[in-house]
Amino acid sequence: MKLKSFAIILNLVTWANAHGYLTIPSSRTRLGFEAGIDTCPECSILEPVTAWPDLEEAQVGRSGPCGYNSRVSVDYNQPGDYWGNSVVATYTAGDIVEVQWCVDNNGDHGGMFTYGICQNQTLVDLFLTPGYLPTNEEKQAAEDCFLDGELKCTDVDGQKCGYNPDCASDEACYRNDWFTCNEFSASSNRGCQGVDGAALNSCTTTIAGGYTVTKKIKIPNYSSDHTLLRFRWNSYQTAQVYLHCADIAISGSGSGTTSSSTTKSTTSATSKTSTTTSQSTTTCTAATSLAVTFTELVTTTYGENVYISGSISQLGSWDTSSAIALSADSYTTSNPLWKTTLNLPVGTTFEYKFIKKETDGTVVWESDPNRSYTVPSGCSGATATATATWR
Ligand SMILES: [Cu+2]
Repeated sequence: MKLKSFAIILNLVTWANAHGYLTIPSSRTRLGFEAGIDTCPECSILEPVTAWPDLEEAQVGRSGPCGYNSRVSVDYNQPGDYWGNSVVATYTAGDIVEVQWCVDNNGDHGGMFTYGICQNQTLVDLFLTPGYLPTNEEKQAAEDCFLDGELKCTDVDGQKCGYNPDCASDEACYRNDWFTCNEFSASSNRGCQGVDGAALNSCTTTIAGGYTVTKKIKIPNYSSDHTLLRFRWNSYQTAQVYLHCADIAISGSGSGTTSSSTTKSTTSATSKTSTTTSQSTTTCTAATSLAVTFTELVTTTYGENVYISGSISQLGSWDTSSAIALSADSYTTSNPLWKTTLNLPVGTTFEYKFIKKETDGTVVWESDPNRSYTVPSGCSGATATATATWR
């Protein structure tokens, strides 16, 4: 049991408080981070719990299936201003879609992870109700349902589904329906960052830089206008589990045949724009235009101002002298938020970037690629928000 003694020795040292979170589709945690509510998206932790070798032993407690970040006292099991009120992606039953999480360079504890969809809508609805915080019993019932609705690695034809090298064949972790990270102490391609082998900062964490971890899941034959995709990572190295949810929709039951990735989330490994919409009424008159709030987290110095420039006339058609100024009314040192709200026609698709204008008029552009956005449809009075962080 060489590996186990190795783990015990490592547990004597102090761990940096940095780990991982679901990024594609945009998890509630990611949205909270991009809105400036959550200063450490990789810091939602369920601990101390038995995370290994029995992957399903830990009770989720207050963390629930969607996670609780004690660092900022945010409970992602209930909708907030910036997450949970609308979906970030719409899938079709039977789709094969790419999903991604981000592991911090200081917190790659190895282990195994899984995705799940709970097909008990009544139960899931408890997590979609504004102002309602599910009880710990409801949180556990939902997590049990997510485990029942596991989206197995082996459900995706052609996907490589291995056993964890840190798990002995007689242990409960010896299963390949969950996804696995690589060997925790491997000299190359180690741990979860070794799964993709992507470059440092291929995704965003706040402590030591992130690495993407990408897999494919098969959307079950189930339909819902609004449900949750739950991500769960059980650490091999530490007594920790990480839980996150993304708000998604699943349209109609499909043919059951596989198709290419059809995520409608505007997120990607390199783009940090995400979209949420909220609707204020239940009787619906279709809106022809929506109030879209653009927020950008960007630290500026005195005299610097932030603008949005884009491909449509409302954003100055890429002419920076006609770009739209953002307001710093909500700006604080800890939450450097710039924002503006524009009325835009439903269905309009455009590209844009944020720019900084210096006091001498110099324009500083964000790095490529351009951000893109489509104004969602909604009921009259609905609003939408596109959150972003300067890059
Ligand atoms: Cu950690």
